[in-house]
Amino acid sequence: MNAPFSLPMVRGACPHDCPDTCALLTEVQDGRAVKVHGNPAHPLTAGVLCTKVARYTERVYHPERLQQPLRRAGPKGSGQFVAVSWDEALDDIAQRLGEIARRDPQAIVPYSYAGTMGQVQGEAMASRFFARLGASFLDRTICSNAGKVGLSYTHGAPVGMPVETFAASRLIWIWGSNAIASHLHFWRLAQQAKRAGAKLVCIDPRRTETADKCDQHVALRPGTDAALALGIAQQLIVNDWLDHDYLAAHTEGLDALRARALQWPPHRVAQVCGIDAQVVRDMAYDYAHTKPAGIRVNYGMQRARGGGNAMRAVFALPSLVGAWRHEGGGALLSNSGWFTRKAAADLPGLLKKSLGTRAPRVINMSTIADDLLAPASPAFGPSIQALVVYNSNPVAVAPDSSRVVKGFAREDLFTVVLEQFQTDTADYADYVLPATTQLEHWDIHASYGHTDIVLNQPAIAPQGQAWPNTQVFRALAARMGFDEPCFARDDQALCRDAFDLDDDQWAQLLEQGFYRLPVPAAPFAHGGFFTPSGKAALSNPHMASQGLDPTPDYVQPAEALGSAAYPLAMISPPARNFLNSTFVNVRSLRDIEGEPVLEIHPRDAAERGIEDGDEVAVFNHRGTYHCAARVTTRARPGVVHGLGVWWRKLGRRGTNVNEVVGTGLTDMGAAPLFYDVAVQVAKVS
Ligand SMILES: Nc1nc2c(c(=O)[nH]1)N[C@H]1C(S)=C(S)[C@@H](COP(=O)(O)OP(=O)(O)OC[C@H]3O[C@@H](n4cnc5c(=O)[nH]c(N)nc54)[C@H](O)[C@@H]3O)O[C@H]1N2
Ligand SMILES: Nc1nc2c(c(=O)[nH]1)N[C@H]1C(S)=C(S)[C@@H](COP(=O)(O)OP(=O)(O)OC[C@H]3O[C@@H](n4cnc5c(=O)[nH]c(N)nc54)[C@H](O)[C@@H]3O)O[C@H]1N2
Ligand code: SF4
Ligand SMILES: [Mo]
Repeated sequence: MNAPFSLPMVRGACPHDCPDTCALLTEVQDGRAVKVHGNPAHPLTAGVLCTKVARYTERVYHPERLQQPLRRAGPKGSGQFVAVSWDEALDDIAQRLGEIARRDPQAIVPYSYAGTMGQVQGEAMASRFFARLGASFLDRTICSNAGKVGLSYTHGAPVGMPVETFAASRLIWIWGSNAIASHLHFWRLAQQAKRAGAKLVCIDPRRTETADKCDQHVALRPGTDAALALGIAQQLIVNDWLDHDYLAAHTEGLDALRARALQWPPHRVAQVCGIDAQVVRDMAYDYAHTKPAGIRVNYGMQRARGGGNAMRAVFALPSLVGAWRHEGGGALLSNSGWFTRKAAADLPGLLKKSLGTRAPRVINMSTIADDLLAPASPAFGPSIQALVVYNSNPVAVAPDSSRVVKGFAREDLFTVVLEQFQTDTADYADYVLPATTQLEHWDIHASYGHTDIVLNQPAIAPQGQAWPNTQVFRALAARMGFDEPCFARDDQALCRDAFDLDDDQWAQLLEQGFYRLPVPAAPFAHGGFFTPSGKAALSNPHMASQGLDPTPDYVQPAEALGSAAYPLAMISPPARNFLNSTFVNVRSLRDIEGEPVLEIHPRDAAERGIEDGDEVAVFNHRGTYHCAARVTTRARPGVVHGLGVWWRKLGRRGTNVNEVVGTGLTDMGAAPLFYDVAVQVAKVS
């Protein structure tokens, strides 16, 4: 059916935390996955995968795949383990968790994120297990929460223009996004638009590979996007380049936004953002005079203190000029709000059994460094006594890693890690449980980039003794005597449960691999935002009751303006050949990245006597990160870039970038400040 391949193909979905959620075809021969391809029939994937996932079989058959359950046999962090049977491991884990739960189940904390974005191997069975147990609830804020919450105050949900429609845009602003590295399939659409005459502009402090290929690059200071967006709004207002009809019919809060924007004339924007005032005027002119204009916002701008406000300021722009009227006009951060996930209806009942009328304690995953070290107190509740980690590598990815390590190293903490590999986090486990990869289990995926549901069927048998996450939580539930019927649902049933799918849609998923939601090409041409009024809330009065400014404003970065001791702003965006800390252990991909590097502008390097290739120490009051200097004009003066989330143990001197990142949080969504950090850099002799 999918012509060019001769071997049997199994339809799947890329599990990774990437907006593209590609549809996969895995070629299988004699029970072995030979190669993973992009499904040519899926419009956004178009038969193409990124370098990382095109090499997925290297990951699946990696000689270091965890093959059997392991029990710790040395000090925490030493990486000394002995193999045990699944029964031994599960019996002991169930007993230890049971003991803690009898004292207070809230001392148990699940820790998971998007190692897989699958609905099933993500939270389907895990959330039920932890609810029935009465464990603390994990607030999963680490990536997108500032932007998602900010956008939801304006649109009522994380929804924007369908990604395919960027092909019709005649002006595209790629804002806080390195599309070529981190969501390649959008870049293909941008190229299509460019060939039809579109102008591409990249707004990013770093001259990325995407910036190189755009017509214009606006290299603003990190954390100042709200000032730029308000400055553009100011120009639209003073020149009367507004779509008054659209504003009257489909927005609310214009007066408050106007008053705010008028405080941002170009010279003030220029001073805050570190760009030319004329750039602001020209951007506004282009934006008002090119139709359709699409803004592809991504997550880069919302990792600074004012991230939520910045997102709201940017999302005011398409409403001001009525860009939503046209296919290819508007803005896109996330389209996850179009999917109607079926809430697990049994969760409230399970919680009631475990906690009665109490609500579970909430732990923010972004402050795990603080929380693991926090003593019991009336405000905090019990100290954390057990962690169950799956789909995440917190020792590498969470802020303030030296304190994360200190927490994980607590001898009185009981830690279970479900993993495919012996990560930095697995090194601190009491039990490591081997997990299947996407080629070995069922799953079903929504996307935050496109609006298709993608089904993942297993292509091969589990490697070694690896188990899907669901099977682990089912087995633990059984040992703990949880006999509710939901714990008996198998993975295919859980796939069907995840969305409201009728029989025809399910049949289509099985047959074709994906199912397209009926989202119109210009979804907000006639309003219909997801707010109660259906209008875009340029200013949102309900925010006041939550102690928030209803109208978007520039919120100063926490650290990125620099200080006397730590004068350089540091951002740490993804490396092209890794996905967060995933793939760092795949040799061929690590070889392309080489080693952990710090990009630094020639002027900043010269002031410090640093030459290209020198080992440098990047430090602040939290810690020191060692890596190689790459002296380059990809960095603007005053800003340095630590690329990629390396495994600590594969970096220099066992450190990575998160050594210097703090546990402060954003204005909205309680998310981390990964790109709002001040450091000093010195040559190591
Ligand atoms: N190859 C690869 N792809 C990935 C990932 C990966 O690690 N590697 N990670 C995946 C995940 S989890 C996510 S969340 C997405 C992330 O991908 P994106 O959403 O694109 O976000 P980031 O890569 O965090 O940042 C994007 C760009 O924002 C820039 N930036 C930093 N600070 C600012 C700022 O204050 N303002 C502006 N305007 N720009 C700023 C950075 O230099 C970077 O080039 O990508 C996914 N795709
Ligand atoms: N300094 C800095 N830090 C960052 C970022 C940054 O830009 N700069 N980015 C942040 C962002 S955007 C994000 S999203 C987070 C990501 O943080 P995480 O969600 O922790 O992502 P990964 O580092 O990819 O680790 C995922 C782990 O899940 C495992 N895994 C994959 N599939 C499965 C499965 O089916 N079962 C089990 N049991 N395990 C599985 C993988 O082997 C991998 O080790 O990192 C954040 N950290
Ligand atoms: S990581 Fe992104 S681009 Fe690469 S295969 Fe997965 S969804 Fe596609
Ligand atoms: Mo992310």
